[in-house]
Amino acid sequence: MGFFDSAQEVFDKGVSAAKGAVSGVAVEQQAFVKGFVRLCDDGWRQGWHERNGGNATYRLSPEDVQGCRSFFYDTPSSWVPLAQAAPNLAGECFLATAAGSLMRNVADDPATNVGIVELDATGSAWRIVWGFKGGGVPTSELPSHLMAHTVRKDATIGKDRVLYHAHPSNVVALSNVLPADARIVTRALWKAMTECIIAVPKGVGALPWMVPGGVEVARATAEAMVGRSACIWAQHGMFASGATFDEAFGTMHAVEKASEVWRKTRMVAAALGTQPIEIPDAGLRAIAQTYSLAIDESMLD
Ligand code: 2HA
Ligand code: ZN
Repeated sequence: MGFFDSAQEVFDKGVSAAKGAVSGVAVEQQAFVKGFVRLCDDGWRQGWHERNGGNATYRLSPEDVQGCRSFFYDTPSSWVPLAQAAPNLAGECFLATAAGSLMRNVADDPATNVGIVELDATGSAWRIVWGFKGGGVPTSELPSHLMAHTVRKDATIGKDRVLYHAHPSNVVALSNVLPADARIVTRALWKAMTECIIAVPKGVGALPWMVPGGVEVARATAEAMVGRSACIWAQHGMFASGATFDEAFGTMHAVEKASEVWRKTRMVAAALGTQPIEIPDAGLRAIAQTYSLAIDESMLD
């Protein structure tokens, strides 16, 4: 670490301590940051985040912002323009994992591995207002996250706040053998285990392989998530949206588990020379009726 890094760190710490003295709960201690850190750690423990794989963002509520604005940097970063503006997110703040950061390190040092960005008054640029210590920047998938936040905020009338991207093995494996077709993938998952249609009643989107981090995959993801809380990226992973960390994590977990059951079923059935037994369409309709699920009917025969 060079002189300027240490000097900056001492300065940051001094500012943070001084601010803490007047305004109470540090950013790391806020409930939404704790929930975010737990999401990252849970995903790491599940084995969904090899190396720097995966990322997450959370759209702060006005109360969240109020609780930590006094800890924001006195001098935020300069504004960085977005390739596609997000007018319905104008002025909002997002907690995000840092580009290149490892999910396994988030819990040890949140202020380095995550940070808060604020969008400008037109939703066309962002700047860092907290965290990303040591020169970090938000995740390379920020375009996908923000575009998905845009559509999920509208679709859920402001309820959805969490977007979670992970690389669960069974989801990736499923996408390596099934075509990138939302109906085919959704039917495979729904029919593999009862809980899946309850977790994702609108099914899952399915995109073909694309270069990650770009605007093209961001647009396609946002389009696929207008009416759904999950979208699989072939040969890559999945995006899950939720009102809470539990919801986003639970969606990822349920889809990954259904993918695992689908895969294991096929392997064993092939070894035995039998056909897999699946939940029939009438059974899926009955689950939807029993649990009052607003399912996507077009997924059924
Ligand atoms: O953050 O998962 O898609 C690394 C990635 C890119
Ligand atoms: Zn990824």
